[in-house]
This record gives sequence, C-alpha cells and structure tokens, in this order.
Amino acid sequence: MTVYQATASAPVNIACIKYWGKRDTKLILPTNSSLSVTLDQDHLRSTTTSRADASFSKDRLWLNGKEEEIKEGGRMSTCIREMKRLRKEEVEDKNPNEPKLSTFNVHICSHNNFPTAAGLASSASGFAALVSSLANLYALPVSASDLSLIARQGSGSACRSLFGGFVAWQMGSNPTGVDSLAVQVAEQSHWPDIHALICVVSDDKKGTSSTSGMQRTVETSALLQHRIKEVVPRRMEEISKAIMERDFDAFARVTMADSNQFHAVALDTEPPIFYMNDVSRAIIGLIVEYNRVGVEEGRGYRAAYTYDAGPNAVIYAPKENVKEIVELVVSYFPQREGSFKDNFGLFGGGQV
Ligand code: 2P0
Repeated sequence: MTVYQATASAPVNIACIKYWGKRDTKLILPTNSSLSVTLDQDHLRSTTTSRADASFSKDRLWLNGKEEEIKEGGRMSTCIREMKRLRKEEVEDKNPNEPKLSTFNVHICSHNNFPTAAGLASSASGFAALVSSLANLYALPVSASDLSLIARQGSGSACRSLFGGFVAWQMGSNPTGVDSLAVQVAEQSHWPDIHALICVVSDDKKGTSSTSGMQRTVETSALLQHRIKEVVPRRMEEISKAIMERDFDAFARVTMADSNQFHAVALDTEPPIFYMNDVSRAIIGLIVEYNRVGVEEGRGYRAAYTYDAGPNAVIYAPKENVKEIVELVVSYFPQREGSFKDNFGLFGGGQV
C-alpha cells in the first residue's frame, strides 16, 4: 500500500516595512506592500507533516500535539481547499494516471520549535509550512510565488515565509488577488552579514490581535491613508535599494522609521492600540543612543530596532556589532534567571 505523506518546514519572518491593513478581508489583500527578512535559524520554525488517505473521513489538524477544529469557510479550510484544487488542475487533470489525491481527506500535524514564551507570532511560519507540506505531498509543479498566493489566504504575513532572505509581498491591484504575492528581493547569501537579535520583553498574550487591530485602523485612522499612499511606496524602493547595495545605514533608517509609523497608526486608531510598553521604548532609546555615537564616530547607524504587534524588540545589526549590542542590552535590562515573564529576556541572536 502506498503511503502519501510529506513534511516541510518554514521559518518566522520579521517585517522591515510593515503590513497593516486589508482592502479585502476574505482574500487577505493588503492596503500596502511590505518587506521582511526571513530568519534562518533552526529554532524558529514550524514543521508540518501532511498525509492523504482514502480511508480518512474528514480533514483534521493537530497543532503542537493538540487537535484543532478546521472551521468550515475559515482560513485553514480555504488553504486546504485551494491546495486540493491545484493538485487537481496541475497534476491530475494533466495526467490521468496520477492518483486522485485531491479527492482524499488529509491529516495535518504541525509543530513550532520555538517556545510560546518567546511571544513570536506563529501564523506566518505555520501557514507557510502547511502550504509547503501539501505542495510536497501533491508534487505540485508550481513556484514559491504561486504557493504564496495560497499561504496569504491563511495569514497575510505567511506569504513572505515561503522564501528565505529578503522578501517583498507585492500588494497587487487585481480584485481577485492573483497579483498579491511574495517575491524574493535577495537571497540571504547576498547580505549574510545582517543578524537579528530577538529581545523578549514580555510573553503576555497581546490585547488586540493583528487581524482585528488592523481592520480598526483601516476604518478609523486618517494617518493610515497617508501611510499607504505617500509613505510605503517610497520606502519599498528605498529599502530594496539599501538591500541591493548592502547599505546598512539606509536599511536601518527605513526599518526604524517604518516601525515607528506602524505604531503611530496603531495609536491613531479609535480606540487607540498600544503594542509597545515602557521596556520597548527604553530599548528604542538605547539603540538611538548607540546609533548617535556611531554617527559621531563616522560609522553611521549600527543597529535597527523593529516592533510588531507586541512589545518584543527585534534588533537587526551587522555581525561585528552583535556582541556589543547584547552586552549593552543585558547591562541595562538584566534578566532574571529562568523566567521570561515580565522580564527582559534575550531569546536569540543569530544569522538571519
Ligand atoms: C508584518 N504584522 O508585516 C506586520 C507587522 C504585525 C505587525 O503581519 O490577519 O498575522 O493573519 O493577515 O499576518 C501580522 O498580521 O494578520 C503582521 P492576518 P497577520 O509582519
């Protein structure tokens, strides 16, 4: 008996130009393009195994060992349905000898190898790994950008985790979403010198989810309109150029400005959304001072902070500065042994 099973894994990505806002909530089409760096660390990944079998009575999903319901019409069921459609159209319809896996139900088992204590969003790596494992199972002859169209419908940021290195999610303009996909701007090997340091400020569950928070921003923030029309298109060009030229000073300036503006549009939402806390803001102060000294010494910016929908900091820096930054951060924010909660903990420093 043939066993139809495949495994794939996908890493976390951290945006430098932030995705915040949908123009279509069902298809997950964004109000602006975004750009991220995919972390190339073994300990920040989701790994997913999918199995198709004629005897399975329904599609089922286990996350970190616990079975989760696959809601009819929900994001998970959309992704599974779209992957089955691709299997039928790209494989079975073209070659009638291929087994009709698209008619079988699937069992999907997914694990994150990073602790929930890290407070990192797992939907990006999770949906990217899901789509990749189904693509392997179904032996789909399609590109990573094609798969990103489906991962996007699981969670917007997931489309960017299908590539390594520096990745853009092009917002597109077609109402069907066919051109809202991820493309690789540069391989990680193009600029291996950049490292990411993840500083766990708090592992408290965030008060406002990204999905509902960004919709409120779309509905109520006037600043968001300025951001999506005037600011992000220019920044997408600036950061792509900085990456191509390996210009860390320019990369850092755009990254920090965009993190600041993302949190400004969150504050401009009614009612306002606060993701950073006092420790987050103190880390910003530390990096600003570190960069001020760098500029004074003629070395330019040497580190860039960025914050997502929570208080934890990610600091991008060239490898030569990482040790110094870790020492600085640890000296100002001592960690309490064995505890992440309500403390400042360094989760990881490593190559992106
Ligand atoms: C980003 N974030 O670009 C931005 C920055 C959070 C802040 O993508 O509703 O979990 O599933 O599409 O992808 C978080 O949004 O939201 C996010 P959905 P998602 O990384």
